[in-house]
Amino acid sequence: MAKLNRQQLKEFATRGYVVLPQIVSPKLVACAHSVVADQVRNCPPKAGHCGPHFYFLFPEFPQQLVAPLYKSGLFDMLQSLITGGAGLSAPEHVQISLNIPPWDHHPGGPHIDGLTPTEPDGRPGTFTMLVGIFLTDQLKENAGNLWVWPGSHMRAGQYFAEHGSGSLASCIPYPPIHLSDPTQVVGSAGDVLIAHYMLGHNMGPNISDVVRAVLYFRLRRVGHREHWRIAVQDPFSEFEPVRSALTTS
Ligand SMILES: O=C(O)CCC(=O)C(=O)O
Ligand SMILES: [Fe+2]
Repeated sequence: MAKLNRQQLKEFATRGYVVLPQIVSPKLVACAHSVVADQVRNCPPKAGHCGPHFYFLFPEFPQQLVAPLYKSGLFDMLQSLITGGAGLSAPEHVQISLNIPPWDHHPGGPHIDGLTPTEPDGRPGTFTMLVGIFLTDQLKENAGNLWVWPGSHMRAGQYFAEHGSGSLASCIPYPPIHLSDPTQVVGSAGDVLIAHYMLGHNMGPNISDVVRAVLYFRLRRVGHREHWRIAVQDPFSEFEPVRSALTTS
């Protein structure tokens, strides 16, 4: 099974995200992208709409959209970040995330996913990791790239440890912590972003000529819904291999 190397684990630990180059083959990317095009044809955005446009598909999704997760070996690779035991659960949804140009909007700050709406029983919709599969190139900035605030996952975890996991509900869009400057995530079609659940992020401008397309999976470690309070107070409780990469030289 392919694994992240120590450098990648350390990067994930300290920055809260890592981009893995060329994990998904051009063929799998092309198949997924053609299903995205079908989706847009069948259910187009309003005429003239620019900026973010999402499709959340659940509980079932086309095979071509999950193939980039499984057939690429990515899902197995992701297990290598996760605390031993049952590993990651299968995805419950896939999000097609488009960013349609021209859209020159700079985010005012980050958000954390899953806080509104909550799950039906009132639990915040926390998860373990956000996995983004790039279907288009985002090699330059301002091409619809995701904005991230490196290291924010650690400071958010510290905030929740100090204020209790219940404080999540009053941290919309993000806990009031000191933030670093944001960074735009760059990468090519076939690259994969892995981001910690608590990493502050947001949608960035797209002044390129291309509709940016990413498939997002929000994955949970098996048992996450029972242990989410610990997970938000200790950012590596579900990522012991990541914690050890950080503490060993
Ligand atoms: O489109 C993106 O890259 C980010 C989307 C996002 O943050 C979200 O849907 O929660
Ligand atoms: Fe988000």
